[in-house]
Amino acid sequence: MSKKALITGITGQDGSYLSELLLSKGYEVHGIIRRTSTFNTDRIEHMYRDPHLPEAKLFLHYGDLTDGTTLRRILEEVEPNEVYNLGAQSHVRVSFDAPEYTVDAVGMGTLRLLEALRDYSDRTGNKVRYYQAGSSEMFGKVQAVPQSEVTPFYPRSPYACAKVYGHWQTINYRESYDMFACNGILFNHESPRRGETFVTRKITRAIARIVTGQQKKLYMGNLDSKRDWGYAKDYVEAMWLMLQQENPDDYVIATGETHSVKEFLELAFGYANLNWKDYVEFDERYLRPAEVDLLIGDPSKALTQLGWKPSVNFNELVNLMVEADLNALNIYSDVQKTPKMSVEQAMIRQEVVGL
Ligand code: NDP
Ligand code: GDR
Repeated sequence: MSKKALITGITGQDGSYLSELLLSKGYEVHGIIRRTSTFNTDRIEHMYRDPHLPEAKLFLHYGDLTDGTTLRRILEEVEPNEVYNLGAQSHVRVSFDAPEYTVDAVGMGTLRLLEALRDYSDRTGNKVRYYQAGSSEMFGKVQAVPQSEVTPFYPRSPYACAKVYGHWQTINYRESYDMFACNGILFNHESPRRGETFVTRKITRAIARIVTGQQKKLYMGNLDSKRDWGYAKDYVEAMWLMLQQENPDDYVIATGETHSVKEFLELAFGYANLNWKDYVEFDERYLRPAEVDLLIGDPSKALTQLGWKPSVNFNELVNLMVEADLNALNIYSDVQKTPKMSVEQAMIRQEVVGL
């Protein structure tokens, strides 16, 4: 019997890479999707097969982290061996605009899922392994560099406060109810599938649009903050590794290198033979009420205990993201600047969202 995994946030960047990884390992993968008025399944459609077919291994369920009843129902239905809690309103700037919702989905959502799991395990006797998507944003205002599992948290946004809450609840459930629950403290990780409003993808997408004459300027906020940027595909491997250990624990996942937003701009525009200073303009709308100035992680524990290591460095990451955005725009016709959807893709989409 293949193992079953349940993923919240399956339609996001990490959810899509994690699904690919788990499917390649023979898992049956179940994901929770939200009902939206527009399609939100672009990142996972290529893995989807008609659920009536025997080869179908990816199944989707409507639910929401703000709705505990659905979480309980889905757990009962799926009976997973592993649960990955990746769902979140994950944009730090937006969390200042929508703090209540962010904290409900990220903080209370984690609690709802842990409670549902506790009851499910109590009732069935099934032991379920749980992964909590923690964030380097929890370190916030610099207390030490590099940041490791023992560095104190100092969250600087509603999002980060909610993640700290989720982190400690995960530890509490592990210690109180003997649950196999792990916290990943993941530093920024990016890819061509990164949401378009996060800084790296905003930059690489703008470069492709500038090259093809669709955009003239790029408006940005604070260019001095420094981040430890890695490759998302590497990071989902670490999530899986955490749940394969003998004992549950918490791990920092990072590259150990830090670079400023300015450095990202310089390198990314450089790949396209452009000078970023000719295009980038400041807009205070992109500033945050409180900023996280410097993140650099110490992944030693993951390196030694999980045998994990990043395979893509900063230069390679910037390169592959710029390339991917340039390629994506090249496939569009000159006349129509929006992507064309094939009939097959449209049909898959219809099946994925169902109903
Ligand atoms: P994304 O923003 O790309 O994806 C977030 C996912 O969560 C989407 O599938 C989204 O669904 C879903 N979601 C949003 N709100 C809810 C809700 N109320 N109930 C259920 N699902 C919801 O994030 P990433 O893939 O980049 O990140 C995955 C997780 O890891 C997040 O928890 C994030 O906070 C955390 N993290 C990310 C890091 C990074 O650098 N990427 C670093 C550290 C932590 P929909 O598609 O419908 O919007
Ligand atoms: P972050 O990522 O806040 O670190 O959270 P983001 O890419 O949004 O910002 C990184 C840094 O870039 C600065 N910045 C801008 N950011 C955005 N989005 N847009 C801009 O125009 C801009 N100009 C400058 C920001 O101020 C910031 O300093 C990400 C998310 O994925 C979280 O969910 C995750 O937990 C953390 O990474 C680790």
